[in-house]
Amino acid sequence: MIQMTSAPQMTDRDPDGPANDGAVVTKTRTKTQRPPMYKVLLLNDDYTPMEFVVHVLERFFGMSHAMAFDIMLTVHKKGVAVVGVFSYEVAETKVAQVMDFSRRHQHPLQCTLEKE
Ligand code: TYC
Repeated sequence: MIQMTSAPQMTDRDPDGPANDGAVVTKTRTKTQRPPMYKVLLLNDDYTPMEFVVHVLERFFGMSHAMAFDIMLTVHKKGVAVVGVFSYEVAETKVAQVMDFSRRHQHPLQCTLEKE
C-alpha cells in the first residue's frame, strides 16, 4: 500500500495558497502484487539413463511421453532446461521429489529451482 500525500501548492498569483484551511488530501493506491514464481531446472549429466529422465518428467511433471522425451533431449544437448514454473512451495517439493527419486535409484540427476 502506497500513501500519496499532496500538499496544497503555493503560487505567486495565489500567495496564500488555496483557501482550504490547510487541509491535506490523501489517496490510497493499492498495488496488486503477484506471488513470485520459480523455475524448476533439470541439469544434464553423463550417467543418468535417458529413459530414467523421461520417466521422471512423466511422473513428477505430468508430461506426455513425447513431451518428456523432447525436454530430456533438450537437456541432453543444451545442458539445462526449464521443466516447469511454480509457486515456491510447489517448486521446492518438485525439486525434493526428483532429487530423492534419483538418489534412491543411484543416479546423479540434478534438479534445482531459480526465481523467475
Ligand atoms: N546425458 C545423459 C545420457 O547421455 C541423459 C540425460 C539427459 C541425463 C537429461 C540427465 O537431465 C538429464 N545418458
